[in-house]
Amino acid sequence: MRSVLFAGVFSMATFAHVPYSFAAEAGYITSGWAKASHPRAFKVHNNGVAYIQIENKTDMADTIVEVRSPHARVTEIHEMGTGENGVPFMRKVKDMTLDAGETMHMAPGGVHLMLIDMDEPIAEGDTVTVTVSFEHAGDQTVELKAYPFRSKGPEGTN
Ligand SMILES: [Cu+2]
Repeated sequence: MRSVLFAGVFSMATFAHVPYSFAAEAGYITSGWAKASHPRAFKVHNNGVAYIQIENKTDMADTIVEVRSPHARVTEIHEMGTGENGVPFMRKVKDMTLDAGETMHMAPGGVHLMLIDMDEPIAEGDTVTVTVSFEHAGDQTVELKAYPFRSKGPEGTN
Protein backbone atom coordinates (compact mmCIF):
# COMPACT_ATOMS: atom_id res chain seq x y z
CA MET A 1 0.00 0.00 0.00
CA ARG A 2 2.75 2.45 0.88
CA SER A 3 4.36 2.23 -2.54
CA VAL A 4 1.11 3.37 -4.14
CA LEU A 5 0.79 6.23 -1.70
CA PHE A 6 4.15 7.76 -2.25
CA ALA A 7 3.31 8.04 -5.91
CA GLY A 8 0.21 10.01 -4.93
CA VAL A 9 -0.72 13.49 -5.96
CA PHE A 10 0.08 15.32 -2.72
CA SER A 11 3.37 16.13 -1.09
CA MET A 12 2.87 15.44 2.59
CA ALA A 13 5.71 17.79 3.54
CA THR A 14 3.41 20.78 3.13
CA PHE A 15 1.19 19.40 5.87
CA ALA A 16 3.87 18.31 8.32
CA HIS A 17 2.55 20.65 10.99
CA VAL A 18 -0.86 18.97 10.99
CA PRO A 19 -1.18 16.58 13.95
CA TYR A 20 -2.21 13.75 11.69
CA SER A 21 -1.66 13.08 8.03
CA PHE A 22 -4.44 15.02 6.49
CA ALA A 23 -4.02 17.06 3.36
CA ALA A 24 -6.08 20.15 4.02
CA GLU A 25 -5.71 21.22 0.41
CA ALA A 26 -9.15 19.90 -0.47
CA GLY A 27 -11.55 22.74 0.16
CA TYR A 28 -14.67 20.91 1.27
CA ILE A 29 -13.05 18.03 3.13
CA THR A 30 -12.24 19.39 6.57
CA SER A 31 -10.99 16.26 8.34
CA GLY A 32 -10.86 12.52 8.01
CA TRP A 33 -9.27 9.23 8.95
CA ALA A 34 -9.23 5.60 7.89
CA LYS A 35 -9.64 2.52 10.01
CA ALA A 36 -7.09 -0.28 10.01
CA SER A 37 -8.53 -3.55 8.73
CA HIS A 38 -9.25 -6.44 11.05
CA PRO A 39 -6.95 -9.11 9.58
CA ARG A 40 -9.43 -11.99 9.82
CA ALA A 41 -12.41 -9.95 8.66
CA PHE A 42 -10.39 -8.76 5.67
CA LYS A 43 -9.96 -12.36 4.51
CA VAL A 44 -13.74 -12.68 4.29
CA HIS A 45 -14.54 -9.22 2.87
CA ASN A 46 -11.57 -7.32 1.50
CA ASN A 47 -13.17 -3.97 2.20
CA GLY A 48 -11.95 -0.96 4.12
CA VAL A 49 -13.62 1.96 5.83
CA ALA A 50 -12.76 5.63 6.16
CA TYR A 51 -14.52 8.72 7.47
CA ILE A 52 -14.34 12.27 6.17
CA GLN A 53 -16.22 15.44 6.98
CA ILE A 54 -17.41 17.26 3.88
CA GLU A 55 -18.55 20.84 4.24
CA ASN A 56 -19.96 22.76 1.33
CA LYS A 57 -18.36 26.12 2.06
CA THR A 58 -19.96 27.84 -0.92
CA ASP A 59 -23.33 29.55 -1.28
CA MET A 60 -24.70 27.07 -3.77
CA ALA A 61 -25.54 23.40 -3.68
CA ASP A 62 -22.97 20.93 -4.96
CA THR A 63 -23.31 17.23 -5.66
CA ILE A 64 -20.84 14.41 -5.17
CA VAL A 65 -20.63 12.65 -8.51
CA GLU A 66 -17.94 10.10 -7.67
CA VAL A 67 -15.73 8.87 -4.85
CA ARG A 68 -12.62 6.86 -5.64
CA SER A 69 -9.45 5.54 -4.07
CA PRO A 70 -6.39 3.98 -5.71
CA HIS A 71 -6.52 1.24 -3.05
CA ALA A 72 -9.98 -0.07 -3.88
CA ARG A 73 -11.75 -1.22 -7.01
CA VAL A 74 -14.87 0.72 -6.01
CA THR A 75 -15.45 3.35 -3.34
CA GLU A 76 -18.96 4.23 -2.16
CA ILE A 77 -20.59 6.41 0.47
CA HIS A 78 -22.65 4.18 2.77
CA GLU A 79 -24.89 4.71 5.76
CA MET A 80 -25.59 2.33 8.61
CA GLY A 81 -28.59 2.35 10.84
CA THR A 82 -31.28 0.22 12.44
CA GLY A 83 -34.52 -0.49 10.61
CA GLU A 84 -38.04 -0.47 12.14
CA ASN A 85 -37.73 -4.21 12.63
CA GLY A 86 -34.60 -3.70 14.73
CA VAL A 87 -32.38 -5.18 12.05
CA PRO A 88 -29.21 -3.21 11.27
CA PHE A 89 -28.71 -2.16 7.70
CA MET A 90 -26.00 -0.68 5.50
CA ARG A 91 -26.80 0.94 2.16
CA LYS A 92 -25.49 3.44 -0.34
CA VAL A 93 -26.31 7.06 0.44
CA LYS A 94 -28.77 8.22 -2.22
CA ASP A 95 -28.77 11.96 -1.57
CA MET A 96 -25.29 13.05 -2.63
CA THR A 97 -26.13 16.77 -2.79
CA LEU A 98 -24.85 19.14 -0.13
CA ASP A 99 -26.81 22.36 0.12
CA ALA A 100 -24.93 25.62 0.69
CA GLY A 101 -23.26 25.37 4.08
CA GLU A 102 -24.33 21.77 4.62
CA THR A 103 -21.96 19.22 6.16
CA MET A 104 -21.91 15.50 5.50
CA HIS A 105 -20.77 14.02 8.79
CA MET A 106 -19.17 10.57 8.75
CA ALA A 107 -18.48 8.51 11.86
CA PRO A 108 -18.40 4.85 12.96
CA GLY A 109 -21.91 3.43 13.04
CA GLY A 110 -23.20 6.02 10.56
CA VAL A 111 -22.17 7.42 7.22
CA HIS A 112 -18.81 6.16 5.97
CA LEU A 113 -16.64 5.65 2.92
CA MET A 114 -16.61 2.00 1.93
CA LEU A 115 -13.50 0.94 0.05
CA ILE A 116 -14.63 -2.16 -1.77
CA ASP A 117 -12.33 -4.88 -3.05
CA MET A 118 -8.94 -3.73 -1.80
CA ASP A 119 -5.73 -5.46 -2.81
CA GLU A 120 -4.25 -5.16 0.66
CA PRO A 121 -5.68 -4.59 4.13
CA ILE A 122 -5.23 -1.16 5.70
CA ALA A 123 -2.57 -1.23 8.43
CA GLU A 124 -2.35 1.18 11.34
CA GLY A 125 -0.28 4.19 10.28
CA ASP A 126 -0.94 3.69 6.57
CA THR A 127 -2.03 6.63 4.49
CA VAL A 128 -5.20 6.13 2.48
CA THR A 129 -5.82 8.38 -0.50
CA VAL A 130 -9.41 9.28 -1.36
CA THR A 131 -10.72 11.58 -4.07
CA VAL A 132 -14.20 13.07 -4.02
CA SER A 133 -15.45 14.56 -7.29
CA PHE A 134 -18.00 17.32 -7.01
CA GLU A 135 -20.19 18.54 -9.82
CA HIS A 136 -19.03 22.16 -9.33
CA ALA A 137 -15.92 22.03 -7.16
CA GLY A 138 -14.26 19.25 -9.14
CA ASP A 139 -11.86 16.72 -7.66
CA GLN A 140 -10.72 17.04 -4.05
CA THR A 141 -8.11 14.56 -2.86
CA VAL A 142 -7.13 13.88 0.74
CA GLU A 143 -4.70 11.54 2.43
CA LEU A 144 -6.08 9.91 5.53
CA LYS A 145 -4.10 8.35 8.32
CA ALA A 146 -5.18 4.89 9.44
CA TYR A 147 -6.03 4.49 13.11
CA PRO A 148 -6.31 1.18 14.97
CA PHE A 149 -9.26 -1.08 14.22
CA ARG A 150 -10.98 -0.33 17.54
CA SER A 151 -10.25 3.38 17.41
CA LYS A 152 -12.88 6.07 17.18
CA GLY A 153 -10.35 8.15 15.26
CA PRO A 154 -8.56 11.37 16.04
CA GLU A 155 -10.26 13.64 18.54
CA GLY A 156 -12.86 15.94 17.13
CA THR A 157 -13.67 14.00 13.98
CA ASN A 158 -16.12 11.47 15.33
CU1 LIG B 1 -20.36 0.28 4.08
